[in-house]
Amino acid sequence: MWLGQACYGANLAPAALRAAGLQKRLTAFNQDIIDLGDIPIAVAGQCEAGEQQVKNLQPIIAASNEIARCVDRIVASDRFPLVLGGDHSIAIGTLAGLIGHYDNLGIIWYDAHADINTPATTPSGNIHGMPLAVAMGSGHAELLSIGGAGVRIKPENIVYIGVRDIDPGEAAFIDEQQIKLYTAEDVGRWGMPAIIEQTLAHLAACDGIHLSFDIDGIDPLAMPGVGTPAAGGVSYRDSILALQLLEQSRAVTSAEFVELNPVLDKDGQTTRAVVDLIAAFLGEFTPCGLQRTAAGRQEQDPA
Ligand code: 4U7
Ligand code: MN
Ligand code: MN
Ligand code: MN
Repeated sequence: MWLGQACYGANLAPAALRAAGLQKRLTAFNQDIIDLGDIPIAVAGQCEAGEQQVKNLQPIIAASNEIARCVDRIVASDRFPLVLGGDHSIAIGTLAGLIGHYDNLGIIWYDAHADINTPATTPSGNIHGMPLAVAMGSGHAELLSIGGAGVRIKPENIVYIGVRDIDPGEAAFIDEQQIKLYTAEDVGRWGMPAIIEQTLAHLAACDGIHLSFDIDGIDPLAMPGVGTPAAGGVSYRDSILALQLLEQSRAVTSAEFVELNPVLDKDGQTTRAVVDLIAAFLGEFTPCGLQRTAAGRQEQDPA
């Protein structure tokens, strides 16, 4: 769906990823992948008066309940849910579906933005800027009750990676809640392996970790097909590495990739990059006949 923000097109991302050969790319190294198809989304109506601070609220609630039901069923059947957006408002439904399965769920929020606005702080009224606030129990009452019990992620169980575009109300909330945060600059300064290591150490007490991967966390020169680009992002290479390291850690228990907008893309570049990211995250390994030693040096594969 695209209703969490203003640009039509994010709703076309799953179809674009399928057309770019996602399934074939994944089944080349993992045959146990099932495409459950699309979740039905209502059409956008006119925003009702008083809804300017939470645009498209009703269709987003309807879609979120569907997403929550679907994710809940996947986890209940001991499968790994991978949700493909869609704008980032889909995280409200994803987290609502996950929350009942964990006592202490952690979240890695990979994004240029903090997505922790409420109807009181939002400069845009776009719900894709609010899902993390909803996950912590702040926001529009109807969003908080999606899936039933309500999601309450603890502030100490959240880690941001790649953030660089934060609204004043968000900054105050992040400071107050003392949420762990690595900016895109931190990634450059310390290197992605150290950032991932520290992220996982920070979330060591969690009994599950959800990765919410907004592709605008990556630099828009590499990923032009996004609705809210922010310059100075994490590199494509570091992002692939982050996903490989997370895969190898075995610590992540669910994931979503969001905010790809094929209408804004340049020659399918961003769509292809998202296929690469998802493949890296699910464990694609391309040794090209070389074998990796413990020290990372590569040698000829004797086989
Ligand atoms: B995304 C913004 F004001 N903060 O709330 C807002 F800058 O899911 C942008 O990370 C939100 O892409 C971006 O509208 C949401 C804005
Ligand atoms: Mn973003
Ligand atoms: Mn986001
Ligand atoms: Mn965006």
